[in-house]
Amino acid sequence: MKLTEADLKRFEEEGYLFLPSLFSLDEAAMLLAEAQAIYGQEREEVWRESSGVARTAFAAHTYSEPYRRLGRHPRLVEPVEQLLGEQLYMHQFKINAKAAFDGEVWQWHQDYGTWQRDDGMPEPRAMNIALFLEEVTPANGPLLFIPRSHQQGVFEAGHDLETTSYPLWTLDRETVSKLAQEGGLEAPVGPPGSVVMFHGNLVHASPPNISPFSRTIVYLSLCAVSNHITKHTRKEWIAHRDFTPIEPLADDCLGELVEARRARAAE
Ligand SMILES: O=C(O)CCC(=O)C(=O)O
Repeated sequence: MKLTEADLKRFEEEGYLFLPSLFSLDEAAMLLAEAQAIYGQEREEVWRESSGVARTAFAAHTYSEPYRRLGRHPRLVEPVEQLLGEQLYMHQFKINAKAAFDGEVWQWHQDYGTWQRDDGMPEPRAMNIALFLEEVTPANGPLLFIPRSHQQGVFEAGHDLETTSYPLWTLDRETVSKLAQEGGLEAPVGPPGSVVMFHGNLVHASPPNISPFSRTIVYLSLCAVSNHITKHTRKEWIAHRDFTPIEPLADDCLGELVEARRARAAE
């Protein structure tokens, strides 16, 4: 899949791109069912909110066939390859639940701020590309972006180890207020199957989800192979050390699984 000139220009200016309904509802539903099965497992890669519901499942591409395929999906890998201009490896892979009523906040941060400080990633030549597995609305804890904030490099940040179960390098209120006065705030919302990709330095957050609707999103953090991390302070399944270039699969690699599961159910 190729981004257009207009997409590239928009990404460069705004720091993100929203691609509605890039995957089918069937593909998203199959991945959602698999995520729910993973959240039900007792494994160290599944982190929980204080209430006990799942917050995030790391590294599912290493233990689940649908997610192994998603981690090599051309609709996700090729646009990032195009933007970064070389082959990629998987730096991190996570499925964030943002559960109904209990999904907690993600404080204001830049992804590259963590990748640089914790993982020794040399340059912001990595980014998240995210697939909505459920509808994201203004009410169920959407991602909040500050457009154009990626143009100002890495901001000072404090290491928040307390607010939630996920440690983050977070920005102070003064910095966020100034950036939001300049750039405004945007929340990409849309149906399951939509994709959003955002620059590693784009300032973003997401509010708690007190609605009765869950908001599952899967994130591939893809890094240019020549920009691989140099510090191994986090668990291998949080910040991967396998720098093998990803070879994309065929476009119907998930469609095949949807069909196979449908055929099995009809037997
Ligand atoms: O899923 C969310 O709400 C936020 C995730 C996020 O900000 C991140 O992974 O960097």
